[in-house]
Amino acid sequence: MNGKICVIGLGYIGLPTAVMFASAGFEVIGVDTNPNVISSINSGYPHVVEPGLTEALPHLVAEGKLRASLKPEEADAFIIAVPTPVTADLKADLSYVREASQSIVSSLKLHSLVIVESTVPPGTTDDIVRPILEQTGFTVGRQVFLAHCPERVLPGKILRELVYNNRIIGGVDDISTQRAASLYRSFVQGDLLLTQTKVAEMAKLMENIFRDVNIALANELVQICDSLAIDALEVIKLANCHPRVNLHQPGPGVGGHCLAVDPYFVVERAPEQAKLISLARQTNREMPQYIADRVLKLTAGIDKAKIAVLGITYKGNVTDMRESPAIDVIEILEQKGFNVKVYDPYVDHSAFELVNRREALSGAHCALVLADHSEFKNLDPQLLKSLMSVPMVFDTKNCVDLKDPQIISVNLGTTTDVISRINAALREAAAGDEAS
Ligand code: SAJ
Repeated sequence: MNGKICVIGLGYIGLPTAVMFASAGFEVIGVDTNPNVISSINSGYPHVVEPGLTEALPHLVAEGKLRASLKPEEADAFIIAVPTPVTADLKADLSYVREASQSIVSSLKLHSLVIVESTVPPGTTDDIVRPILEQTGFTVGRQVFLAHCPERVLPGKILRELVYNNRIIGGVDDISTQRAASLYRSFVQGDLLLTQTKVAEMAKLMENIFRDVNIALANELVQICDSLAIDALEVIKLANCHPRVNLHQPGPGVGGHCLAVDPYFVVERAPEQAKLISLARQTNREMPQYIADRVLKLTAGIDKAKIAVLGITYKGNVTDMRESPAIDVIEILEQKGFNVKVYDPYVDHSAFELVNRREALSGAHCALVLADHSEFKNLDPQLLKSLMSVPMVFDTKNCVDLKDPQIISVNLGTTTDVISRINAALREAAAGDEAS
């Protein structure tokens, strides 16, 4: 393919996207405000950990198909792939989208195409990006073109999903939609779903909201079942045997930069109507407190109980800690006076001191699993029994496969009456130890 593409923002989405366009034959300039990112990419080293990138990038850089720069250059197409975090008052922070749009204004030429990939509140592409582009004197839809094409890829599978996932393409007019579609056709093998900009913006948000609301339903089910002394995990397993039911999995909350953030973009635009969406956010945000309360009940009466937290990333087998509910759980436990030791095989540094597995488990009264890393599936029962003060595992992700009857296994299906019995037995054993 001929032509030059400028990708603004070289993060988890921008860099893989730049790689895909360069592999498809375009000349690609990647732009980022971080000079370390620029030098790393120009040396052929991706700063983003994602399968396939390390193999692809050096060749594309060496062949001159992809280079990184601090400044945008004149191009046929511009892809905006910058973050859209939430502000402290839970509104979309569009400052990066604004700055990125502004930064390309002087590089637009007649018939340039601008694509917003960043996740944005409905109306942003038309109401915020369009007027910035029109400062050039070009009219959008006539001299330059504009579309929203949300990314939908899953970390860990990004390069593959960029090619095979279906892609929503919402231009501000038909020509913009068609131009954006023919650009993505250069590497996308999934279907290209053509629509209007606002529909595309809303569809992207609803994909993640669907998941957030369904996870909240599972988390609410856990609390309902607890009050009724019913095993929630058993309920989910059985209900999911119905051909049209897919209850999601409960957990310590919802993390990551998508599900925990995107719902606010809709709440912000339609606060009166988005009741369920708001409530789901609240339910998921309260889960860390619920988990901490369970730990309190399990260990009540044990002085300065030591908790070994296993996993602090926002989900299993990733290094990303953004919005991880584990952070809140640990903070609450520390405030309550617990001695918390944190182990995560995927994380090198964090705000919490990290220790190795042995150190975390030594003397612990409870191993609290907060991320479903594969390595936790087969926790060694002998190791738990030999190192821990009480061989107890509270598995909030239902991922540990423990069959040893000497290990106390607790999960989100374990109801308060059972937890009280476990705690009573622990106190009795501790009193016996003291007496002897
Ligand atoms: N989680 C649960 N229970 C579940 C499923 C997930 O508690 O049943 C939790 C996870 O532990 C995690 C959070 O939800 O904390 C989010 O994890 P996820 O795997 O559902 O989603 P992300 O944020 O990694 O990626 C999502 C994906 N969206 C959908 O599946 C609808 C991905 O396709 C999007 O590209 C991405 O958001 C994005 O960028 O928007």
